[in-house]
Amino acid sequence: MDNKKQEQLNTFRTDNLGQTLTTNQGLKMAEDEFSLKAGDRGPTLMEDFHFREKITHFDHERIPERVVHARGFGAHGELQLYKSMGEFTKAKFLQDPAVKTPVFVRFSTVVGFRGSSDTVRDVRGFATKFYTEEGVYDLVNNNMGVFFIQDAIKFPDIIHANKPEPHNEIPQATAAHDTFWDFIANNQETAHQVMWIMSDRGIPRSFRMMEGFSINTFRFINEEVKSHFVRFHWKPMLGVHSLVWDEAQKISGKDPDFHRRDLFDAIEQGNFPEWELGVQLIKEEDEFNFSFDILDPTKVWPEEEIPVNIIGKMTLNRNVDNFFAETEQVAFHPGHLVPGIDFSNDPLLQGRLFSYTDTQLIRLGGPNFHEIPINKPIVPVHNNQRDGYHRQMINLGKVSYHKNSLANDTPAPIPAAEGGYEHYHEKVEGQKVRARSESFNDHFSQAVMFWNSMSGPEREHIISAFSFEVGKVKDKNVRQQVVEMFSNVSVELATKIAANLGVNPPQNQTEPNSTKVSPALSQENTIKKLDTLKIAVILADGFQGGIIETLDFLRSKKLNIEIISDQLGMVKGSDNRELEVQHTFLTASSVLFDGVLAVGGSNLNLKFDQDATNFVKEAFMHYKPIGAIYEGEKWLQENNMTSGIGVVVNSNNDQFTDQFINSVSTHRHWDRVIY
Ligand code: HDD
Repeated sequence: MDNKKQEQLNTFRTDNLGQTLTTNQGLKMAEDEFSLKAGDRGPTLMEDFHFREKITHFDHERIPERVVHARGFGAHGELQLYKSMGEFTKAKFLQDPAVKTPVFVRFSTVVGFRGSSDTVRDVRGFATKFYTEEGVYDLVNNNMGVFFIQDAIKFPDIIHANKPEPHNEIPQATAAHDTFWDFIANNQETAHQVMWIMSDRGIPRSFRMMEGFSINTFRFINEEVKSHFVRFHWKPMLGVHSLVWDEAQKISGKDPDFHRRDLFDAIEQGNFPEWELGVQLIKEEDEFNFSFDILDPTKVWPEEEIPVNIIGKMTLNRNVDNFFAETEQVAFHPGHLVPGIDFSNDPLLQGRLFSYTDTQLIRLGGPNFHEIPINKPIVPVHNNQRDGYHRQMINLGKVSYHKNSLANDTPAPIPAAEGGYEHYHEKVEGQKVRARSESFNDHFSQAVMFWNSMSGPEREHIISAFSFEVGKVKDKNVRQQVVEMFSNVSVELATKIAANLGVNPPQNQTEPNSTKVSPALSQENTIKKLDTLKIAVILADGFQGGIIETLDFLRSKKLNIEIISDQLGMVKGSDNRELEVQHTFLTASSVLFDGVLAVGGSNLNLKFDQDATNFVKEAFMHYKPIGAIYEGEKWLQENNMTSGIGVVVNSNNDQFTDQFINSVSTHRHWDRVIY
């Protein structure tokens, strides 16, 4: 059964199938192939209203893309609570575990244009719209726990530095260029976020395998008007997983839609992505009891110190019907609140509260974007706001002001006790200053904690990421500045990247003496599941028929099995049973899979051997689980890969299938020696 939001959207959904073609005025047309001309070789006539309407509409199809987070992908779903949060907040949608709240989520990259690739190294947006009984609530999160800057006034600066350089609009969708790193080295509050983005978190395996952090501090307010500071978290049920950099770059060419395809396919297959909603809570009286300022968006609230209280689960269960109508026109705003949730004085959040409405005015063309179906609340809207471009609502009556007597002074506000939104009565005093609190001055302690918390392979990846990204910087002085800056995080890190960057080792040779760690920051111990991992099975004609049962068994473990061969069509087994080929070596690549099962067949030729060998070799380089059985073994033997960690070969091993599943359940074999 459809939820209230879907019921509402049903009234806007239109199906052209089987219908007669009309103009936008509803006029049925007899012809749509030829423009109206004076003679069949003559000029087109001005009176051809059908031509004019069709072309005009086409000419105006594009709207400005988002200034940041331009490339994104959305889906519908629902949130259901595990328990009531009534002790902390009076927000109605956080009270009753029996209630399912409709949601719409949009994931995004930040810096690339709308047509850029999904797998670039970047922050990912994770914005959720809750259609609650008290109006729309938006939780506009990212997949990293902190932000680059502490004050919203610097947002245009960081984004200008990150975007392609203005003189030549190069490079696309990457921070690997001079202006970004020049900004970083000269704005050291960025240190912590840079560590996150250089880590594996910058190249997620899937939107379904990312966390989501509010970063900003909000408030929960309960019925007794008691306030707690709160930060919101999404925790993916599939764990937090990443690509490796070489793979991410290759996917950008092979399948730039890798992440959106992954989300779309999972939902179409009924493998609905799920995240748990968590909150970290700090009592108002504990505001100053931490070694960091809890309002500082460049700091995490370490999860070991302030546990994430898991309160519910979100399931995405429906793809959009129309990308533009829904995903492109959805408008999020951290200022869309419901009673029981309020802002903190975090200076980044405060500035965001201006930007999001402002940007929709240019992007969506006027002040009525809340009437676009995807943005419409599921509760009635009544106020004295009127008119403007594209107004849909037909307001009755002559009164559009408050106070009035002609309409009994309605629409009327209602007191907080009856559900009216009232801001928290926080006491504020101070002098007007352009300044930043001294409590925001420590830019490195948590960047050090992040580095300390990484596993060996994660550190190696960070060093490689810095070496790549800063290696693209042409200005040697900027490269040197970056090395000096990150010696405050780790002299070892800075020294290693200095060597790769052709600059001097850092002047600072004193390692930070903090040994503080937060294990939650490392992906090393995340949940690892088999569900929906994609396994490429390389098959040729004459394959050993018994493999069909093995593949069925792998499918029963929720693995997605796809067959690769040299041609599309069917491959025939030794027992004459056939399997359909999904991809050829031309249309697929190992980088699009989580693991490989090399099987082969009796009918191999040199070209097949070469293609299969390259496929397996690349998977090996990317630390992926590999199984080899029957003729498939030779592709590994000839390249000395059979003894690699995470490689399972048959060699008459009756444990083969179990061992292969074990290898796949590890996801990546970081301790494999790559040669
Ligand atoms: Fe932002 C979009 C997340 C700081 C200004 N932001 C946007 C989106 C996400 C975030 C997920 C995409 C929404 C969508 O899918 O439509 N932004 C964040 C987070 C931040 C943050 C987690 C820090 C905690 N943002 C931030 C600042 C400013 C903005 C400091 C400006 C002062 N953000 C915008 C924007 C965007 C936006 C320009 C572009 C498109 C939009 O709003 O709707 O207003």
